Amino acid sequence: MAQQPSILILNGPNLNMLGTREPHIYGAETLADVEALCRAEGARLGLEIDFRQSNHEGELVTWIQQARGNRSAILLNAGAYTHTSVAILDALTAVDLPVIEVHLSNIFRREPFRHHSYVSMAARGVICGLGSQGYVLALQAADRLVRAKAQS
Ligand code: CA2
Repeated sequence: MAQQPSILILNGPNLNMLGTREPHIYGAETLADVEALCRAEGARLGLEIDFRQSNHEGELVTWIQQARGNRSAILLNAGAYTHTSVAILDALTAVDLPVIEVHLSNIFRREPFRHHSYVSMAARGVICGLGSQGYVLALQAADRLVRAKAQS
């Protein structure tokens, strides 16, 4: 059987704190709960899941670089780096993989500084405001993109 498509799911700074504070914004689930949801959906779709979190911009950049040739797509919740990081944008642009941007909260209902995303310039699609379900929807979108590319 052909190898399963492999999806890199990256989570940026402070997302390791999920479930401990601000449940009205980010929900009550922990990052481990989100990972379990992604693994269940990945198993259903036949996708390998590599789920990671880092508080360090450079580590996220390195992981994005390493995905080139090794992963089929990237799901990225870059946390606050979404709104600041040209380095992450450059890495995403260079990696030449489909990128789907995810946010738990609806960044457009929040402070103006969250309305701009550098990540969006490299993303095939953006899902925000749907909590952890956004990760599941993003995996479904990645699955379609990856399988469509495999057939072309
Ligand atoms: O809505 C999202 O997913 C965000 O990417 C989350 C980031 C925020 O800076 C973005 O604007 C939108 C922040 C993640 C911090 O998460 C925490 C959760 C609980 C307690 C503390 C932080």
